[in-house]
Amino acid sequence: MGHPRVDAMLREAREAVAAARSSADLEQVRVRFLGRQGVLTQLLRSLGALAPEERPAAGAAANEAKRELEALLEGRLTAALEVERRARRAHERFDLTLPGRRPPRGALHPLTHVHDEIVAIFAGLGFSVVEGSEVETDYHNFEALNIPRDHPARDMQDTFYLSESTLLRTHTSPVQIRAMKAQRPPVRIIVPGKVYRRDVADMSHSPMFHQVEGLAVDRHITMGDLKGTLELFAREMFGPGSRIRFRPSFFPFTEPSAEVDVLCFVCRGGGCRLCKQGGWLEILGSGMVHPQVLKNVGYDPEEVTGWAFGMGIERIAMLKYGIDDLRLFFENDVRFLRQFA
Ligand code: 2U9
Repeated sequence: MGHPRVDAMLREAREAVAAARSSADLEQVRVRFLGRQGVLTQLLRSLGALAPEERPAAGAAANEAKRELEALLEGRLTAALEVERRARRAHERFDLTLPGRRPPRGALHPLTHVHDEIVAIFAGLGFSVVEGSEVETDYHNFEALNIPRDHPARDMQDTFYLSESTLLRTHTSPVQIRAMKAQRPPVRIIVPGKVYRRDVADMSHSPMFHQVEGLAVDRHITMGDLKGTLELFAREMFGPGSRIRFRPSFFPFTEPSAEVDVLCFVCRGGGCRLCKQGGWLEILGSGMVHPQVLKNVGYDPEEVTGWAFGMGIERIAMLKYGIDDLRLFFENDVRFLRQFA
């Protein structure tokens, strides 16, 4: 047996532990008895006032009581924490009947949409997709395409030169030059990609934009093949009722050359805001490959002929979706982009 004061304290502590209903209650009991200002701590301090012969027994009793209380509290605390954890778990159980949260879904960029559509139409006709470098030589971008030295497009003002002889391609045509140098006819390729021109951005200009060019070279290729191919393209792109017309034009790399319009799909030719009352929308440029260009790649223009066309992807997308400002494609404002989801 211990010491009367220690025994009384221990009884009181046991009752307090028994009455505790939670880990928080147990912590309060611990502080009350074992804390720095606690009952037991004060009791140990008061031992100094006892007669010397009483001290050892009282001290031993107090230390024994402290160990007992600590063990008791720890056991009860472990049990209480487990009970509380289970209660929390039961409360937090997953509700499998809740509707799911939909993750936000991205959308293809409108230019990607139109690019994919154009490529799919020509792929369906047997054209292969070829891509090439955006950095080109002056020779492949201009010279081989029969663009004369004094042509305004070759001016520093209009082209991004990287050196005397290298530049950012101003059209994807150099890719066709390289493709023809690398293979014999027949050639049927479609060439999409970024092109660069030294323009200040406004509603209809951008220093970088996207083109798709097409090229067909073989024996007996005619302008009739070009017309039929582009008519089919227009019907797939703008609807089965679409009609096209050819207007004479000039490009150094094609002869004859033509610009191609599609009948306005909004007013069907009557005149409206989209076609600026003209009834027709310009969609691309085209022509029969110039004999000099065929010679430049080692083809014999007496043996093979070809046609080519070029169109701006932004222009087609603007017409198709009624977009009036080219800059919208490059600002990447999600309120604009989301409309193409
Ligand atoms: C080779 C031979 C001929 C490609 C062509 C056009 C006409 C044309 C413009 C459309 C709008 C450029 O993006 S745009 O500004 N292009 O009008 N492009 S014929 O002719 C070629 C290409 C390669 C070897």
